[in-house]
Amino acid sequence: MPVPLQASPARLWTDIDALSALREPVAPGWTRPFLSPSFVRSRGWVAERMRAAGLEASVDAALNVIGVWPGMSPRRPALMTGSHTDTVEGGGRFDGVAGVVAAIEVVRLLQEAGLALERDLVVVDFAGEEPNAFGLSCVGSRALSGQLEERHLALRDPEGTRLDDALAAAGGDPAAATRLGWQPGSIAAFVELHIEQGPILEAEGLDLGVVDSIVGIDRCAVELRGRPDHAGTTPTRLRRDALCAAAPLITWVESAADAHGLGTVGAITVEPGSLNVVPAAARLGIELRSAEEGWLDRTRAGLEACAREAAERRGVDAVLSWQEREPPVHCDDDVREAIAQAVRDGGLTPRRMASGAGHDAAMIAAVAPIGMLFVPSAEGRSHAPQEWTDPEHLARGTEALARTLLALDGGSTAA
Ligand code: HGY
Ligand code: MN
Ligand code: MN
Repeated sequence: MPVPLQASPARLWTDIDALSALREPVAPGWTRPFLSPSFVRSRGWVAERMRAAGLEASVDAALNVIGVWPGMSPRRPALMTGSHTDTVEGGGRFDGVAGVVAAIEVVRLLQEAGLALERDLVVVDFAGEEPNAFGLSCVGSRALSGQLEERHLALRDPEGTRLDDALAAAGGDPAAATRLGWQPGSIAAFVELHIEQGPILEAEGLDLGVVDSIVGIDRCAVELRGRPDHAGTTPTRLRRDALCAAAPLITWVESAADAHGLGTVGAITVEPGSLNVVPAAARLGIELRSAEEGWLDRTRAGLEACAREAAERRGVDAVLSWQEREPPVHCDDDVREAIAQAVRDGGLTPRRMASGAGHDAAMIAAVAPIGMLFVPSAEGRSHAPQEWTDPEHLARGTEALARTLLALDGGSTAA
């Protein structure tokens, strides 16, 4: 008979609400981007909540907040859980945050149930999960999985600042961050609770999702360079209009969506951006997402062909710069089944599903078996101030996360 575990919706909401106060003052929604002042302040806040719950907490060289709840047999491979608390611009209060506050609540409710784990439980708030101005996502989980390299630290933002200099300025230690990698075998399993960021659970009236796979992501910066001209005296046939060259790429990306993948043009800038000057340059930020690398390869080739054709037609130059692919990742079968059983033990139905969002778990998969647990998102909204997850739903997810960790611990020990 499973141990009755009771998470507190009130405690979960109190943590989420308090953390949401740490945001950039002039930005929309709840904006706490990687390396921003509010992000740097959040390191101390998360570490303090971990310590208050009984974890030994510290901030590492990559600005991950790492809490450890010591197990009875600390020499065994540890269990790891957690997520991120950095946000997109104009984001919500739950993306990533739900998984961090739930992980801390797991430690509280296990202690309240008089239980201890055999294995150390490592709770992580990963730094910089969201894509940033340096063109690199999952900075903290990349570091903890031994995948943060010098070439990443040399990446520059649009102002020319290097990532290592920005990380150091925020209190990190970039050189040490490249040496944070956990050894394969040192983590028995990593389980991340996250909001679904989509409409399925709510539409089907279900409480918890169990993730099969995490989407692969290609990101591309397209620069189209034409020629500035007078907007009143230059006939269309003589123009080399960079923005008009960009237009077919935008609609092409939209039309590439099918049952296997989809793309988004999420950013556009125009130079010089004056109404009476024919655009000399246009820059697009594009993402392609699919669970299938073949779809990404084909769509990437299609976009490059479209850009070549559009550039030739308008006499402009086109340069496409692709970021490092985040490959699609499958969750570990045993971890996924442990999550599904934990959901059933809570009297709920585990809804198996793919993740169209990227996650730190995809990075940690390089050094540990991973699994993910989803809680519902109201109206499927995320990456928007309207993002909402009912604390009751989050409490059920937290209890399932606790039961999953107990099962993966290989038998819990009464404290
Ligand atoms: O972009 C994503 O899918 C995630 O929210 N970072
Ligand atoms: Mn996100
Ligand atoms: Mn997220």
